[in-house]
Amino acid sequence: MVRLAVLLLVFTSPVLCPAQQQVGSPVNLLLITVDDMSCDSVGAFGAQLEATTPNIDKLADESLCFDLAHVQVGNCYPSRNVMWSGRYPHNSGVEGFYQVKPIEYPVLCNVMQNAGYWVGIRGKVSHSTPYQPYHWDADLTETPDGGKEHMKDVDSYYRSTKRGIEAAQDAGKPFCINVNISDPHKPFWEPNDPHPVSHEFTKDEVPIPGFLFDDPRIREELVLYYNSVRRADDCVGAIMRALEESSLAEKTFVMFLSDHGMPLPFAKTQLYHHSTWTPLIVKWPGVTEAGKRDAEHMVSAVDFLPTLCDVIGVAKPEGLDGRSFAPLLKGKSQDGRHAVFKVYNENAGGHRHPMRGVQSEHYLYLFNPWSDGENKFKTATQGTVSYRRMQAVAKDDPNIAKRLELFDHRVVEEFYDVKNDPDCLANLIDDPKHQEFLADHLEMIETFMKESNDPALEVFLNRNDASAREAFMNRQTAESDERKAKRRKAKGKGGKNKGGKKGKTKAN
Ligand SMILES: [Ca+2]
Repeated sequence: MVRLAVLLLVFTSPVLCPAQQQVGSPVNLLLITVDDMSCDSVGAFGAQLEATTPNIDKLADESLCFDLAHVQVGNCYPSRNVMWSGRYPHNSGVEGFYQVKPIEYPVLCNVMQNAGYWVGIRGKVSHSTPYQPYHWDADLTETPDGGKEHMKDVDSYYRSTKRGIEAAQDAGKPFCINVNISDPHKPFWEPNDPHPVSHEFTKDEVPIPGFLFDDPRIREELVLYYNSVRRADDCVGAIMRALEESSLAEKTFVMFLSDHGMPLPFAKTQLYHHSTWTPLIVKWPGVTEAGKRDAEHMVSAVDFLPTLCDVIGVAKPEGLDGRSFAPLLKGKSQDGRHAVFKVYNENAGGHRHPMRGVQSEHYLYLFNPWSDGENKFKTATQGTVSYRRMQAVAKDDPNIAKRLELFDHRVVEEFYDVKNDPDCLANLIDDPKHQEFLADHLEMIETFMKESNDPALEVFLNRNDASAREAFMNRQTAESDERKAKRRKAKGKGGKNKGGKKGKTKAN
């Protein structure tokens, strides 16, 4: 009832309430994401390769950087819906790549419009709200002549940002612009690419992530990834140029992050450290301190919406799972920021492999109820050169064979010392020396599941019972199959084009 009352207020209020500006706070919000970029690909977050991200590094120098920030989900659509709803997937309903309509909660677009903001988006439009088309004031991917900007065109990010800023000025409103850069999402940059990059790396110089292995073919794939990282950085430079030329930089709150880790095995569509660790950078002119780092507090994507409400000084929607970290932006301390919770349910194809995780500064616990020794993981990263090399090399190399077996089938529980083993190579779940720490993390994740009404709570409590896990998975798969059948039926009735070109969801 309370929720309904709030919704009525949010959705029906005819009078726009101007945001209550805090002292020193800016009017505008510029929220920039990159797609599928690992945190440690960014220079300011410890990249082992020089000059991957000069523009992001410049922004970091002017901003507050969070060293312990994570997203909740290792894939796009659900991850972005957590960011802009302030709710875990089991509470937003967006657990996979499907539309949820109607929704019973406001998201970023509603909150900002109701606060008197002009709200625009560029890129990832279909992945950033529960359904499409959503009532953004503008889709900045679209050009004035009715065309569409190319997602890999660096200069187009300048044009989109400029168009958004000018449209808000024409409307006489502050802006909230969400610019979503496509790189380094596949298709990667390639030699002679029509959308060039400002610097090309060579395969001899790229670092090999610890969760993969050094192999000539994997190096070839990694160099394409790193060139795409650099092109994403070029796009950040283009966006910031548009902001600076507008003369509104000093009145604009800028936030930067990646939606999850690199699109290679053991990163994207997983909940490992490198799957969710994100280069969160916040520049709040007059509030954040340039060049400062927060290496103490753990924040996560579910906290963004409440934080943005505090930044612009409006009341938060009821029932959010996240908690504002605005005090941290002001240089204050916050209790209860020693862990983040992670949730994965299914891939873009609707294949259901639920996982839950809790990560503290020191450890990561993962629960994989789908793992039964036979069920094989299905994900986009199995289409990569790196995965195929794992398969080929595993035939003669027992260590790679073990890694491949873990990737394909996992185990029900995993526990890693991420401080010393960020690549999550040594599962300590049965290690006697770590049982006390494990117990702490089990308690934390149980509390999280209870407090957030996670439907996986029951199977977690019965995690040692194979039949309980099987029953849970049967229910999960049946739900997913039902959704897929509905989608097929809708497409059969011409539902595919129901939302026009905006409504089309490309699976990634
Ligand atoms: Ca993504």
